[in-house]
Amino acid sequence: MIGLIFGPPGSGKGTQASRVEREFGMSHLSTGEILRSEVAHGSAVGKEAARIMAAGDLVSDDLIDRIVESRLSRIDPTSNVLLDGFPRTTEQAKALDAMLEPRTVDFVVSLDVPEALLIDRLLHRAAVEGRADDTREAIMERMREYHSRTASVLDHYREQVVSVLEVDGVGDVDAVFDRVRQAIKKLAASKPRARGI
Ligand code: B4P
Repeated sequence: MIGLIFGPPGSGKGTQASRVEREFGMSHLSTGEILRSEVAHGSAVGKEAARIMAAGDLVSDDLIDRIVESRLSRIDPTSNVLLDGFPRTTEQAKALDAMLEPRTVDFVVSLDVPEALLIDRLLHRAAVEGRADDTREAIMERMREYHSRTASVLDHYREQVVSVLEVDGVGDVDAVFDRVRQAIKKLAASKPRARGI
């Protein structure tokens, strides 16, 4: 099974993905985490990504595609994979289709949270963790990028008749996870190929 966790910045993709990983035994790949680790290690990729991320912009498709392709190649091709924060553009979605062949994406969990709450969450995280891309300016830029380049990724999957599981992302982390778990279980029960998860 290949699943994606999708949503605007601060919708809880990373938070929910860690729980889905544990509950359903999936290998979790977060492009945001990979990039932050590259920045922390001062690698060539990290140096290229740091300024772009701090401004709230998206890192280039080419760089992200290379990172994901290399990570996917290290994962057992029969294992269940959960991608978090990727794809973030239609070009990335098309690149992913090519990387996965002959496999395909089985489901997308799409977290829905109103923008005012997203901004509150990210400003709260800024106060607690001081992440470089959680300044008010960078947050507003990330929201703009989401609307102009990322939201349409869902259309790519709907056109391919991939199951898009819309989940209300408002509420405490456990309540949201409960909804995510129910949505995945319901899908698994209806799809013979997904019964293994
Ligand atoms: P990500 O790491 O994907 O970060 P995100 O969108 O801000 O966070 P997420 O939705 O995972 O929220 P989280 O669970 O942390 O990306 C960071 C940057 O990397 C991007 O802006 C971009 O520059 C770059 N990047 C990554 N992937 C890329 C790609 N494919 N292409 C190009 N560039 C890419 O939750 C947010 C906060 O809310 C946390 O503090 C959390 O504790 C809190 N929270 C979560 N759920 C909550 C709940 N239910 N109630 C209250 N608070 C909650």
